[in-house]
Amino acid sequence: MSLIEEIRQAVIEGQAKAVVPKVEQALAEGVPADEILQKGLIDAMAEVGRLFEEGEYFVPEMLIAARAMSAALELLKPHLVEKGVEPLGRVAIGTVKGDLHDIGKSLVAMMLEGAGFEIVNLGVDVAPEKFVDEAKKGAQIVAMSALLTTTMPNMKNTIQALKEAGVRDKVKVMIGGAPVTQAYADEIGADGYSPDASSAVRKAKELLGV
Ligand code: B1M
Repeated sequence: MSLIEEIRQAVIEGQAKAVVPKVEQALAEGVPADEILQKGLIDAMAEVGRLFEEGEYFVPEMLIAARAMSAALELLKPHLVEKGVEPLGRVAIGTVKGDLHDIGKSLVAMMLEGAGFEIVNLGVDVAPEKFVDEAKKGAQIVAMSALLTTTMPNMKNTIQALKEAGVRDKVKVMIGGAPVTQAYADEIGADGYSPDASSAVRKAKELLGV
């Protein structure tokens, strides 16, 4: 089994203690961080999702796999980011109300930070009013993540709350997350959608013209 495959397997099995030294070893051997991320970690979470759908995994297994992935992500962070000098703009990012999925949002936040954006990470289960507060405090982008079809409507609700607070035209709104699509972004009047963390960086730069 290759080292990447061992990392993937350890994440699927939720073995955070085994994942960390394996990721350290891969980095020391010169395996590119984005390869570890894609083939080791993100592929592993897709498999965890498949096992959950098939009834082989339950919520606790998903949770321990997520912990293993988060531990590995912390190690990769310094290798994934290119340091900017001046902040390119301020982004308030969070997973929408009712939704506790943290990893994809954190990855997007990490890549945006690395590209030179100032990040206000609001965490998970973020109510529309919190995004509105950050828009009022000067965030240039409100970035929302949703992993559940049942929580996606809170993206629309947040845009509505921004309108009602009179700050919709002061911010750009970008959205993403596994069930989210460009068509949904168009439908709810978001300014941008991106399918993954690296395209999120390109989209944020495009939205601010930086
Ligand atoms: Co949940 N879960 N989960 N879960 N979970 C999914 C999402 C699911 C698809 C699993 C499945 O059935 N195959 C399913 C959703 C079905 C649906 O709505 N269509 C599901 C379910 C049903 C649930 C519960 C309802 C289960 C239950 O209780 N019965 C429950 C809901 C809890 C809640 O939120 N209220 C639940 C709970 C959990 C855990 C807490 C156990 C755990 C999360 C732990 C944590 O985050 N700390 C968890 C996990 C781990 C998953 C899976 C397995 C993995 C998610 C993940 O981290 N992926 C997931 C299955 C899957 O996705 N295949 C699943 C890796 C991550 C890097 O990818 O988040 O997609 P992702 O982010 C990507 C892109 O989407 C994009 O960039 C990222 C990097 O490329 N992106 C953006 C994300 N946000 C973006 C924002 C942007 C731009 C791009 O701009 C702002």
